[in-house]
Amino acid sequence: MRTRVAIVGAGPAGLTLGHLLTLAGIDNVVLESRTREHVETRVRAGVLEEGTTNLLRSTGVGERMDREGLVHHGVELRFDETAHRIAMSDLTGHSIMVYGQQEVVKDLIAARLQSGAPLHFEAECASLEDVTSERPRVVFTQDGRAHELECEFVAGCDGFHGVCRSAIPAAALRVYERAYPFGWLGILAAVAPSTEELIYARHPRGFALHSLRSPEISRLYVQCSPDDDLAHWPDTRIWDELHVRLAAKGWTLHEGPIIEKGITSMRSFVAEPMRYGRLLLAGDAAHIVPPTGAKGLNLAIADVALLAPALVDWFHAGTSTGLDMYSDTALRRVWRAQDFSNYMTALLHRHDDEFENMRQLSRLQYVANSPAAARSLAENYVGLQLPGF
Ligand code: RFL
Ligand code: PHB
Repeated sequence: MRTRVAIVGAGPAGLTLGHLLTLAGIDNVVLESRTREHVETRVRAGVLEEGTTNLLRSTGVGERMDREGLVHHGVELRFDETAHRIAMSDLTGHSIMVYGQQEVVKDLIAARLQSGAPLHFEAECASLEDVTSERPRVVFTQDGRAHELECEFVAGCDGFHGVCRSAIPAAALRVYERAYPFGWLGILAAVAPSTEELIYARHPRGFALHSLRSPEISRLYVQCSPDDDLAHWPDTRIWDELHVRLAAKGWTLHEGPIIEKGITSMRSFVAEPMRYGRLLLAGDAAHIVPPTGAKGLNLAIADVALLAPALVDWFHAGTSTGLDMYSDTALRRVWRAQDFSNYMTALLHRHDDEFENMRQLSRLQYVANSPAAARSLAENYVGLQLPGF
């Protein structure tokens, strides 16, 4: 098997890169270790920045998103049982779209299948060979047999636990990392959201988030410990905690059947550089942010929005400037998102340290009362649209 760009991973990064390259007429193959059903039903992110929605829309995969996605002009910070609205659109001129990551993935897979471009499920990459040569190879297994895909570039879009990053020798890779002493227990509930806008709640018992997926489906999270076990969280305990942590005067949380639940630990991680020879990393394969800033999916799309034109310039114009600048350019946005995600995480989660909890309350009061502080939060939340980012 041969192609020009071998893309490992059919998450948002890999599928969007494949979509952009196919539109530009550049042969590419996507290899995905899981089944189509698995990647289409994996519940993850829900908040899309305008940069993300514009890219999907302008490349022909935004039709269902524009029909079913919900445009939000503000978010709520809730503490001391009081609501404080951050009026994002008024403060920044930009909004966000609530549309599930798995819906984005479904739309991209549908477009890919329609284009006829190759996408192999249950094809697991085992290793990369010769990534510093002009003909790297991806070794993968499918149907119990080993295969090789020869290419000119490998795009490592295989997420945090993928294998591509490990093809970079330790001496050539710098890793920055922070683990947080928090986890998130997330649920999907078959009940109309009790709120029109997302609620980020700070409470002495821990953080809670009320998000949504549609007029019929709510998405909620509670802070738990990073090594917590779902067995400790029967549905009644989840709802009890949500009621307490999200409580506000004159507001009611509606319960419904829980149709999905899971626990995620939280970490910040950056691997630098994002390019090694003919290997290009994108998305979670190169960086992870804690979900409090809603940035992971948007960063994955921002990476490939840089990478695709860089590869097009290479193949069509023979210039390497875009590829040479890819890592540095992408990492500027990544570090901005790292700082913001860390800030939001510290701002809202219950700390073991009472000094931190009091400092946090003061920061929240400041954001709630200072238009300058609120605008700074809003500007980062909607996604920086500043020169250099
Ligand atoms: P993905 O989505 O992990 O996709 C990687 C794909 O690679 C496949 N794979 C392999 N394929 C072949 N061979 C191998 N050896 C392979 N190893 C792995 C995997 O099966 C998978 O299909 O990475 P990508 O594309 O970089 O996308 C990143 C996003 O998924 C992630 O950043 C977001 O989900 C993070 N995130 C959020 N981001 C936002 O922008 N807004 C949000 O509101 C938001 N909320 C969240 C989140 C992540 C969460 N969790 C579960 C970590 C909320 C949560 C709870
Ligand atoms: C979600 O809807 O899943 C969601 C929303 C906001 C976040 C994280 C996750 O910060």
